Amino acid sequence: MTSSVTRLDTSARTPGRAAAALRHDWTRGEALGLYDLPFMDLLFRAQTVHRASFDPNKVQKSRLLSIKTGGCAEDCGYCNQSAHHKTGLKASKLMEVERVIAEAKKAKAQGASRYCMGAAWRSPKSRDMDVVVAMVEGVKALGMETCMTLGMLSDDDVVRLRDAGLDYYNHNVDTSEAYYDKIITTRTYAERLDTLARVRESGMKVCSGGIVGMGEGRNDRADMLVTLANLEEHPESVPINMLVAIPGTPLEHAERIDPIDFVRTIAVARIMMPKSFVRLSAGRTEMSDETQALCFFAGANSIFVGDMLLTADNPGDDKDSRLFAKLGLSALELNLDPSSDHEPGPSAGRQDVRQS
Ligand code: SAM
Ligand code: DTB
Ligand code: SF4
Repeated sequence: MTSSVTRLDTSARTPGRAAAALRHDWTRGEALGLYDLPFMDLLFRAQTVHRASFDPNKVQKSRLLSIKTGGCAEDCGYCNQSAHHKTGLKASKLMEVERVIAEAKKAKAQGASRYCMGAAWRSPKSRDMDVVVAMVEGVKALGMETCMTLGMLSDDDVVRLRDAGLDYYNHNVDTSEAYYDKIITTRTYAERLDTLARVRESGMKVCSGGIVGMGEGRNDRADMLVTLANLEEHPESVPINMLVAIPGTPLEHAERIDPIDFVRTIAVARIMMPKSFVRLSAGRTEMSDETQALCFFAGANSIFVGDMLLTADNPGDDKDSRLFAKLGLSALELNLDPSSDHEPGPSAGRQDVRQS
């Protein structure tokens, strides 16, 4: 049985292969051209790009915790936590710092290298910031990477989070600019991009991706990836979520995406953002082992572990251990020393973090 946590072994990368150049000038036509490749050609190409920068048998594990659940002022059509939808979710207040740290400790013991804390806010209030800053400091002191997703951030917020030592900020573009207002009306795409620019400018790492299976078309999927890949720097982490259709949300009856199209989305993301971690995010409970294996082959190299995402189910450690053993995958362990200020994160799994 494969051990669930092993150190990164760079010798398993394809020897002598030059890393793919990073591009920021992708067009919709090029993205669609990749999508439409014969499946075998697309997967071969994605796996080749993947091996140039990553060990193909290592997957980074993050653990999510909802630190403030439900009652959100935004109307995101997919979300269990929006106050605009009647989903039956029980809302709760911002968690206490000690509880968050205790949960992070458990996640670390179970092999997670990054702890992601999510709050159902349009944006944090200044009194909330004191508490989330303490959470970041406490989780970092455990020797884990930290990520937060709190909605839109001001200039002051990004400085406070960065100074607390937050490694990643998650803020998804979610879909294409053209499809965006079919899904969310309470904030604009431009506001989303503004927060991403603030996070990047502050020096924190960017985690940004989106959701497929919301009834969007091929052009929307292509455009979403073009938006992400044409940011000044590629997000270090790119979560690709398959819609979890929540009863009571406007997307409850959205037509399910064909798993092969989902795998194609992962492969195109991998090719367009060759050095980013591409995360196979929400929706894994609905996926077969075979679909997940194809996603890993297509270049996904990060997952959320544990039996819960924020409010929705996730496969859980037993199921994931069995899947990892079957596929010979193991967890990417990060060499994080809380007392040092070395560059954490993707450098452990890639050759060069900075981009031109
Ligand atoms: N309120 C913050 C925000 O929206 O930025 C943070 C939390 S929000 C739940 C984080 C992301 O999770 C969303 O942007 C979306 O991409 C993803 N997500 C939320 N609900 C989902 C669902 N039902 N299915 C798939 N992805 C979902
Ligand atoms: C992301 O892209 N997916 C995660 C994380 N970033 C915050 C959240 C998925 C949420 C799935 C639905 C739920 O748990 O409510
Ligand atoms: Fe609120 Fe985030 Fe859910 Fe949108 S995705 S309703 S902003 S918690």
